[in-house]
Amino acid sequence: MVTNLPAEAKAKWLKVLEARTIEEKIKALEDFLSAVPKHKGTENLREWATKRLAELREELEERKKKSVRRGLSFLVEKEGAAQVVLVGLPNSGKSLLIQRLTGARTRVSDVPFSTTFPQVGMLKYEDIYFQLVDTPPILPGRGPFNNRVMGLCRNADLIMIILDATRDVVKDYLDIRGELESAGILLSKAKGRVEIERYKTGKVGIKVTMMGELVDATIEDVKRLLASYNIHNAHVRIIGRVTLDDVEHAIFGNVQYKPSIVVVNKIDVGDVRAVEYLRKNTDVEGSILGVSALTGQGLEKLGELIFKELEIIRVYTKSPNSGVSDKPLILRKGATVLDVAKRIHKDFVENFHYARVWGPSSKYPGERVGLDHVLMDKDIVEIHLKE
Ligand SMILES: Nc1nc2c(ncn2[C@@H]2O[C@H](COP(=O)(O)OP(=O)(O)OP(=O)(O)O)[C@@H](O)[C@H]2O)c(=O)[nH]1
Ligand SMILES: [Mg+2]
Repeated sequence: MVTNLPAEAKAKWLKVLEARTIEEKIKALEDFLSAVPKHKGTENLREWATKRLAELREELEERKKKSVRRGLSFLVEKEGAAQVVLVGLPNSGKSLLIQRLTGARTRVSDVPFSTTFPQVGMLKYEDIYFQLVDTPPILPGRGPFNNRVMGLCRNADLIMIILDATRDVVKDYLDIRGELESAGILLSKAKGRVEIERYKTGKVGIKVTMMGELVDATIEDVKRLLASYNIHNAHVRIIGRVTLDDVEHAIFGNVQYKPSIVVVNKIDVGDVRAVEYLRKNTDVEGSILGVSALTGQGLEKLGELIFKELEIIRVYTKSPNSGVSDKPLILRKGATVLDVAKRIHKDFVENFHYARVWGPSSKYPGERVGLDHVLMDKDIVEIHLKE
């Protein structure tokens, strides 16, 4: 059901998007909520906005406390090739895992809730680093940190669910997944989905790319709906079977997919069949890895798994007269030479002449290609500009 929001509420949503500080965000979200009429069609939206508001208020509270003066905060700035947030129940071993994987001095203890603030460590994988974020534990449905941990997950590039092999891993997994879902974070890609990329400057108009079908609407309906939210510059991708309702969800961004990995920890003391048991009794789509943070078993596989689930590639640039950069660009799988050019400088798109590619995507070393050439992990790209 499309929410049928009054114009006033739609305008207020725009203010939410524009808000910069936490205080502004809270104020804007409160204003928005008060303008949303209460009926069945807006139920999910209201629940989501209320949760989001609780999250922001807790964050603000936290900042006001003296702990923040010591430099502790729930905000974690991204570093490295991707941010991976660990989420799990108390005592599952999140802090010990991060300590073992990155050397970060996290607090490890038998006492549940020993972690009360996020802490980071950098995990090296070949020539890149992933930022791992240790978090306070969640208790499905009732934990004091749930909202803020969900806030961290929402911002993450990948979520790592940590289970304890000495417990019922199926129940714990489903509980954690349920908590994420109720915060609008989905662990599997919906069959149909909508992606809206808003342009701040430059391009004008709404471009709709169909990689699927609109079940109950036309492209014109989509444009009208966006216009009613004052969105006039955007690229909309329709993937799979999609309803107008899905388009509206995408406008709010209240449901989003996150790649994930499930780590079953404590296999040194837990049931050896825990991984198999989880695989059989759930529909986990991604990787499940059994490890022991204590003995180190299985930990060596994590970097590669993270890389794989993120669906990213590394591309090295080279200029015509010099060597290859040693720091790769991190791009989405399926990225093209155009994406590389954009990353370097907008002049590189405007003045692009051709590129040469060495590596897995090239037919022969130094193959001459255009902007639409699809790149692969470990390619080297050299861009030539018009004279
Ligand atoms: N045997 C065994 N014990 C582990 C393993 N990983 C963690 N532990 C122990 O489990 C307890 C909890 O570990 P932590 O890393 O503090 O757990 P946590 O998930 O960070 O706990 P909270 O901060 O409360 O969420 C500690 O006593 C650890 O030594 C493991 O792989 N095997
Ligand atoms: Mg901890």
